[in-house]
Amino acid sequence: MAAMSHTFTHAITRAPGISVTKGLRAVDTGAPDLERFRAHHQDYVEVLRSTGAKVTVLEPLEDYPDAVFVEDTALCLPEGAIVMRPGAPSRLGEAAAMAPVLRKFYGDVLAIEGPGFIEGGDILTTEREILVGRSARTDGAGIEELRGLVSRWGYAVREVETPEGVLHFKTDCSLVDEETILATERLAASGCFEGYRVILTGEGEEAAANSIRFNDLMLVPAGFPKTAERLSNAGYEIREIGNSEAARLDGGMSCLSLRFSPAK
Ligand code: CIR
Repeated sequence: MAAMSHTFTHAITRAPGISVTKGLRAVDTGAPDLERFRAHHQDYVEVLRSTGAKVTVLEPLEDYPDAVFVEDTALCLPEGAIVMRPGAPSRLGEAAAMAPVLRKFYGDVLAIEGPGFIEGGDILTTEREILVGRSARTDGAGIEELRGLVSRWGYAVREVETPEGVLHFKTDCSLVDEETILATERLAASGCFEGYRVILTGEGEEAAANSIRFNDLMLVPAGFPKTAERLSNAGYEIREIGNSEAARLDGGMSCLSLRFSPAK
């Protein structure tokens, strides 16, 4: 294991395409507005860049409406990258499309071959371990295959449960620093963060749990003042980013990037 799990030299994002309006969603609250989505995405990329990281913005993949949510396609560790096998059939091809991009940054690009499934949104990498939430998209076989792959680099994988009805494990939590996790009360109540300091999202602000720590900044979706205040009071520097359109497709701050520091 190498490097701090919240400091990054690189990020990969993908601009939303026209087809993003057809992205998967648990509840239909209307298609996202493409122009607003693009504007939010640009703000997001600028904030990542403001920390000094090198941010790649890939071209839209119109055949894959959810391709803007690049996080689900790979797990990027300092030692190498692992291409995921998304549990959503419409998203399988997105992972394959990410493999050649990752090879530009890494000597070692491995892949989950199946039969299991696993999506990056279910994986929280901390300083001590890799937590993977079993979910509608990630099954036990996918987690076992990941465990086998990352053991060569000395990582321990711990399987945990994603709350019922929640898309991904990280829909409900994010890493804040080496010992701190931001989480919803419903997820923290499961006890899976024992040994970590937990900051809970504000009442009625569960959607703020999908934030990201990126170098010196905490990127938090706009519109969750209680959670932003809690983080700010705890000493973290907040940047609020509009997320109304990604949220229509169950997406948040983590889903929009792969964040990594390849060990050269
Ligand atoms: C999906 O259902 O796959 C997309 N509409 C949202 C993916 C969000 N990704 C993430 O939480 N990592």
